[in-house]
Amino acid sequence: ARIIRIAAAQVGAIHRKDTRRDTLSRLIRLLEDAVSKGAQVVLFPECTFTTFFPRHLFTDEAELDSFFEHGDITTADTTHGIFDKAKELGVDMCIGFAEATDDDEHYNACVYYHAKMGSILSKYRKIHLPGDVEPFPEPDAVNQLEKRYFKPGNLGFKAFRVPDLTDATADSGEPIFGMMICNDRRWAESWRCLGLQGVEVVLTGYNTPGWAPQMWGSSGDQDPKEAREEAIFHHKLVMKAHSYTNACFSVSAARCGLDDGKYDLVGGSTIIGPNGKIIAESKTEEDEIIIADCDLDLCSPGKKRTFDFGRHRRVEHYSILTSQ
Ligand code: CDT
Repeated sequence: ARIIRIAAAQVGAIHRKDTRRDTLSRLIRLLEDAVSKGAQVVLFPECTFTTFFPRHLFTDEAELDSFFEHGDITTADTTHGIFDKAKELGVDMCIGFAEATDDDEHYNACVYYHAKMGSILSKYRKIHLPGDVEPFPEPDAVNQLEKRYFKPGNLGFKAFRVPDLTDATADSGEPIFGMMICNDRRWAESWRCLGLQGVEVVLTGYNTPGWAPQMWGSSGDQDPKEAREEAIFHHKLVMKAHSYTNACFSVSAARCGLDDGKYDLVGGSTIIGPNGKIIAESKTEEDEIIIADCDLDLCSPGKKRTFDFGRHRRVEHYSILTSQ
């Protein structure tokens, strides 16, 4: 058995005016809580360090810039505390953030931080950016201006091996992880890119609105409660279906709750096995740790039989996937 104890750190409401110091302290408390439960890897949500700012149209450049991380995320003033803590506790961590590069490019990114190495093992930049460049005309619309604030990621979907989590055997070797961010999870292509690299654990942080009729393209007469239930249903549907069809575990961590008392983000953080069944899920829409022992050997039956890609895929019929 190759068992890893993995946690998702669900993070409740973060308001626009919350200080970065207070938010960072909350995140560190969650990390400590996960480690006290035996976590070896902890997943944090998308854009973890601040409120989910792409819902706002900013006219003040300095305010917009204040939501981005600059320079080395592991040593920057506003973020190094959690990386120091992960190193001290010996726990690996995947955490999402808004990245401003030295060339002033902006990405919705996450990193896998390896505690023993004390450095970033892998980085991912969100490829499927949802939403719009311009806000909706309705004054009360919930916007998602990710296409305005971020460039589509340029690092591809790269699976990577993680040392020191399990006893590597000659057969299966070190565990294979992959990362995606929020909207990526709705796209079969993201998963299959990782699946084809033999991924065993997919990590996904997210911010998903519970009520955003313009964004979901609904007719406008949808009942808000039903719309919210459907948002959670679709989240779990894609996590379960794609874990199954790629014979991998998946872990998802929500940024959720009512930001500023009015912007609703759903919870529903999950850990799902390669059979598509939920092993652990959050019960609240607040700061909460969910955790499970994931035996990666359970990926083998799916990878060797039903979803043995080498034997069963028919690539000669798939060219449409990349030609349009
Ligand atoms: N953060 C993020 O990617 N949210 C999207 C909203 C979709 S709007 C149609 C999501 O897929 O949950």
